[in-house]
Formats: sequence, C-alpha cells, structure tokens
Amino acid sequence: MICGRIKARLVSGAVVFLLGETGFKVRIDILTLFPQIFSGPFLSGIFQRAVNNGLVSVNIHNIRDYTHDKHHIVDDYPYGGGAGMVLKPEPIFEAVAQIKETLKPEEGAGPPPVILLTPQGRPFCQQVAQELSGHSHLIIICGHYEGFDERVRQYLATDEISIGDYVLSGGEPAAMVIVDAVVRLLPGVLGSEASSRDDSHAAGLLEYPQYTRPAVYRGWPVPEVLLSGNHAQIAKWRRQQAIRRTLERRPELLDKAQLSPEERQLVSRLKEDGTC
Ligand code: 6GU
Repeated sequence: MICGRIKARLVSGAVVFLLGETGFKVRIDILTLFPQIFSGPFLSGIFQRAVNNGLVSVNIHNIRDYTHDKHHIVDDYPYGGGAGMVLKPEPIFEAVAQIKETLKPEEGAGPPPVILLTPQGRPFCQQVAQELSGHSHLIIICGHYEGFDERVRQYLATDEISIGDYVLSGGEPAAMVIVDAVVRLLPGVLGSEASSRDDSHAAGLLEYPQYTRPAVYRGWPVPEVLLSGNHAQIAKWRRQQAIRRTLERRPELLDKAQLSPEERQLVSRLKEDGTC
C-alpha cells in the first residue's frame, strides 16, 4: 500500500490527485475547477497522519476533465440573460457518475451524500461536521462563477452547505474547512479522543482557557486551581470558565447548551452581576 504521498494519476487524460490508496475507512471526492489549490493543505499535520494511517483518502477531480468539447468548456451564459456565467450540468453529472462507478460494493452501504458548496446552503457547524463524519464516502462539489445550473441542485445534490454569511469566489476554501472539521472527528485521527471531545463547540460551549509552563510568566500566574492536582476542582473550574466565556462572547449558544440547573443558576448570577 502506498500511502501519504500525493500521486498524480492520469485517468482518461484527467489528472486526479490521489492521497493514499487502498484500505481507507473514509473516502472524500472533491470536484473543482482549481485542483491545484488542494495540493498543499492536505499534506501536513493531522491530515497527513490520517492519510498515512489509512483513515482517509481524498481524491481531487478537475471538472474540466469531464467535458468532451475541444475547449473543455465548463460554463455558459444564463438563460434569460444577466451578468455572469453558470456552471453547465453535464460535466458535473458525469464526474459524479464516474466516481460512483468506481465504488467497490463494500464501500458505503447507501449512495454517498453529494454536497454542493454555495453561499445558499445550510450553515456549517460542529453538528453538521459530526453528521458528515458518520459517512464512509462524501462527494463535495465546489461552485464558481454565478453558480450551478439549477438541475445540479435539484437532481444530483443531496445536500447544500455554506460556511458562513459572506461570499467566497469559489467553494474551495469551504471544502478545506469542511474536510478539516470532518477528518479530525474520525476515530484515530487525533492523538486522544479527549482532544476533540473538549473542543470549542463540541458540547455547545466555547473551550475553557488553557495554560502550560511556566507557572508564572512575566509576573502573570497560572490560575492556582490548575496547579492543585484536585481533578474534580479542575473539571469544575474549566466548566465554569467555558460557560463564562460562552456567555461573554456567544451568549446565543447557551440557549442550546446542555447545562445543569446549578450551571443555569451560574449563568443567571453572571448576567445579574453584569460581569458579562
Ligand atoms: Cl460554500 N461557497 C462560496 N462561494 N461562498 C461561500 C460559501 C461557499 N460559504 C460561505 N460563502
């Protein structure tokens, strides 16, 4: 098995970047007009380790390679007029069909989600990352120009995701964000299960403050409780800090967070104190 090295493979004239090869638990196919954008981000850090350990494979496909005309045209003028261009449906349908054809029967029980990345999609958040991390195969399509022909949305995509209320010139940065957030949730990718369990947003709260040595730096001490060795006290302090920080910065998150009655009281007290 050759893993961890990026391989440029020629598939019917198409360059497909393939990270790793066989035996992967999760496979992600990304369709893009700019495959070269992806040659960096998936080659370092936890991502590379995940690929090396056979936990994930990412295949990047150039939509242009699924055209049949001499000039490899992927877009066209909008019916009805107006500014900008629209991505043609044929190469996108064809790329997805070819990817699905290459699936081995044991890969994924049902058809994989086909996710369109557009500013009009449902908002991406930790819960969506968790949901996507439960699939053994994802197909992600990056949009460009004025958008997709609506038939891609209607008859091919099973999901549409946006990473926030702003407009990017293409879906590629969004694909990187989503793939990163999903891959780090896969079992075995992070060093310990605890590291993703304690993440900001994992429990609907922002993460508590962290400290490392020295115990006093430039006269600024680490909170004493963290040096106490009392694990129950430390856990309580961290939980309170997470609540306090969430109330200060993202109070709307507290409505959905799972808090004990005592913690709800803490929130009311902090609000009354005006400390937040
Ligand atoms: Cl997924 N695509 C584009 N083009 N812009 C975005 C986005 C996606 N999410 C937020 N803005």
